[in-house]
Amino acid sequence: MTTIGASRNPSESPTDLHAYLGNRRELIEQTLDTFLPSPAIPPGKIHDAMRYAVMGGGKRLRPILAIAAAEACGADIRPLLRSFAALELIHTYSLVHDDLPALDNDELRRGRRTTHVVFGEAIAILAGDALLTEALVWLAEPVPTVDAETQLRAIRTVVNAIDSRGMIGGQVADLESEHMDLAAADPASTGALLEFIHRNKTGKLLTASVLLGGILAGASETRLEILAKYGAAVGLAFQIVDDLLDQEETAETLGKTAGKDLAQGKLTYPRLFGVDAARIEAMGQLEIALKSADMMTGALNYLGPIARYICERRA
Ligand code: GRG
Repeated sequence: MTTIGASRNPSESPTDLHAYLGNRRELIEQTLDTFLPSPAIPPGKIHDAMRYAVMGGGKRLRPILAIAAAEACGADIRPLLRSFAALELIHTYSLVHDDLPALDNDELRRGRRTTHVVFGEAIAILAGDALLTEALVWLAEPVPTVDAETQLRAIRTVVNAIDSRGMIGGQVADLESEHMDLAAADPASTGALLEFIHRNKTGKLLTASVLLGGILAGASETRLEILAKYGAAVGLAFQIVDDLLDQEETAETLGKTAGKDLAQGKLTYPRLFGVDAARIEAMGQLEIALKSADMMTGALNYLGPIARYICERRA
């Protein structure tokens, strides 16, 4: 059983951050393994598929952001881990559905065959549905350190981020913008559409992750506003960096198909503004995130180093 390591504030050392990320990732892995339904429960196939999708790697960034936010607010994270792990179920459901033939039609995810390739399309659709539903079960489970009203606010924050005005809406706008004729489009409205896609498809769940940590930690409204600003900046930077990595890295490094955005005619920051301008925009968002992180005064605050990691990662 992993114990909570790194109980002091971070130095600028990358080793320090990697130890922190490794420890928090391990806590999330253990929580997922403990609470995901066992394949021994019938029908075993769906539970197998859910576990295959979730337990096959991944950075676990969303629950780690929730943990870091809660710690930056001074909370004991142990009673909150199941709620935070629910974010990984939601994220994985979106990946399973995103990889389906009707959407991105991808066969590689986290360095392995995608869920529909292994289990068939019908089970993959149902596994995605079941992961989303399981996430709601975990979020609704009473937490001894949190009152019911606060928990309700936390649940509302997460589900609002992933509805048709959030993650799903961003995905729909993304689909509709494929193969757009940029030469014929007004650059200002195309830029606004791109920001809409990124902030909704990816940014809102990342922001909700940080807010979930803050809300369940009992943070003040002022702190929640700081966390929301941090989350929005990190969310946008994350997707811009993802666009750049899709162009610059190999499938081997990414664990997923590379160069897909271009092949699918996706609207991305490097495509619309060029690689250099995309990198400058990501760095601008990083600055906003770092300033917000510095305003958090908890005894343990890794929000700044995590934001930097998100912008400097290679996968
Ligand atoms: C079809 C009902 C239905 C829903 C679709 C697909 C979808 C809903 C939403 C798409 C959300 C999506 C896939 C956004 C992309 C975000 C992104 C860059 C994911 C990769 O995240 P990482 O790098 O992945 O954190 P790991 O593997 O590390 O977890």
